[in-house]
Amino acid sequence: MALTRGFTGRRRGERDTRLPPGQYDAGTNWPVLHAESTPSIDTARWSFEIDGLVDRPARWNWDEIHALPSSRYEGAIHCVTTWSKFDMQFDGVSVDTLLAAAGVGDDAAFVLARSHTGYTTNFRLEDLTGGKAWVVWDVNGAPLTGIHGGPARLLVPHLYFWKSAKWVSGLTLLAEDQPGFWEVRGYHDRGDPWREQRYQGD
Ligand SMILES: Nc1nc2c(c(=O)[nH]1)N[C@H]1C(S)=C(S)[C@@H](COP(=O)(O)O)O[C@H]1N2
Ligand SMILES: [Mo]
Repeated sequence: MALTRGFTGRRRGERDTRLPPGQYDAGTNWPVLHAESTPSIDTARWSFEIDGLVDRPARWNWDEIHALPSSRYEGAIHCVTTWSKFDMQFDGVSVDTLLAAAGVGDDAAFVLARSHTGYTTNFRLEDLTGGKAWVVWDVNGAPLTGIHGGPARLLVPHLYFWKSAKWVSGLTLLAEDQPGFWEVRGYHDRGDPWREQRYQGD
């Protein structure tokens, strides 16, 4: 019999191949982690902007960003504290769409994302392009709650989840890398879970 292994093709006790090294499956639990206190952000006053090394700084209010073509991510998220979650579904807009509106400047190579709370996190530009990053407002079919970053958060699921800034307010395109909140506190500048880039020097 070839088809007795079950849906994921895994034998009992075998490690799920979707789990990066050092991670475990949190199952139905979705932990809440953030350094600041949860802000209350009214969508009537919400905005998101892209500035820095762009052709034309761009800014969207809540209605304007929802008028853009929508984009969905379905898959896993991985927190550096070792929990992962599978089969998540997030809806929002692709960062590609937002960057296209602003026009990426020739010298842009890095990005600093920021939140309405002052939280920041850094990226290589190529980690936010090519369908790998989103600004999202729905999760699993319902609006993102405040504790999970609502009304909108950044989603960069191929990197550790600290890169997915909750309450995101904008992106600044830069020529040089500028470490963010956790990165200046010892976390890795890139944070690829498959390479276990947890801390500076990993
Ligand atoms: N603004 C903000 N965003 C943040 C953080 C934070 O401290 N502040 N923590 C990050 C970390 S470490 C993780 S694991 C995820 C947690 O998101 P969740 O609470 O929705 O699981 O948010 C990320 N985004
Ligand atoms: Mo995290």
